[in-house]
Amino acid sequence: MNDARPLLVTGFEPFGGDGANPAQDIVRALDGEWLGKRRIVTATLPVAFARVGPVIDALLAEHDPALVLALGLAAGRSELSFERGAINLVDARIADNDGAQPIDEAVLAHGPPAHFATLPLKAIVAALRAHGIPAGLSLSAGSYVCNQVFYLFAQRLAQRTPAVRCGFLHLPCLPAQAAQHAGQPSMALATMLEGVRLTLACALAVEHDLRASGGTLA
Ligand code: PCA
Repeated sequence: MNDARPLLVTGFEPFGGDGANPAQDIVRALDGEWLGKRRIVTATLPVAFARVGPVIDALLAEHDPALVLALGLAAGRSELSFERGAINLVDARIADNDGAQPIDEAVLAHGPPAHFATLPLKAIVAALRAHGIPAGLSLSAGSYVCNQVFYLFAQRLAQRTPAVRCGFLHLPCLPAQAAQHAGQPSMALATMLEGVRLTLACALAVEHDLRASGGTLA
């Protein structure tokens, strides 16, 4: 691999009436950092079904990244939550930031039913836990814009540069967001940021994922 190729980390703008999105705060903090010989490039994606696809294509064309990690907020999650796959389904529970609410549509007509993460998720979760950062695997990225973004990144990379690994990380609420909704779990921004840095380092260092059970019973 060419060391000059950067690591692409994406976040999202706030949505659903919220004033903040930890995914946006994290990419702002990470932008331009170096991880060894690789620079981190970032983008904040629109929470808009119709606009996000072209943005993804433009980012991949501009940066030709060595690795892609997409971040999003999932209120209710209590740990750094690594999505195992994305499905070819859009079913929006709330309108996106353009006011669109597509129901039961494909992300990509004639695309495969699903894509799986290609980052070494189990090794990453183990590394995070060993550093005292709560982390786990998730079997569903939902059916909203995050799932669409994960699906499109995976699809584009599989077609163009299959050796480039990608994954999606759902974040808990920030403490200030949780303070507005009694009982909601949260995580400090500094902890999430440390977790994302560690995730990138582990993803670069680990070639073969751990062979450890990470499944669930229904
Ligand atoms: N979370 C939403 C979209 C943007 C974000 O941060 C989701 O989980 O689909």
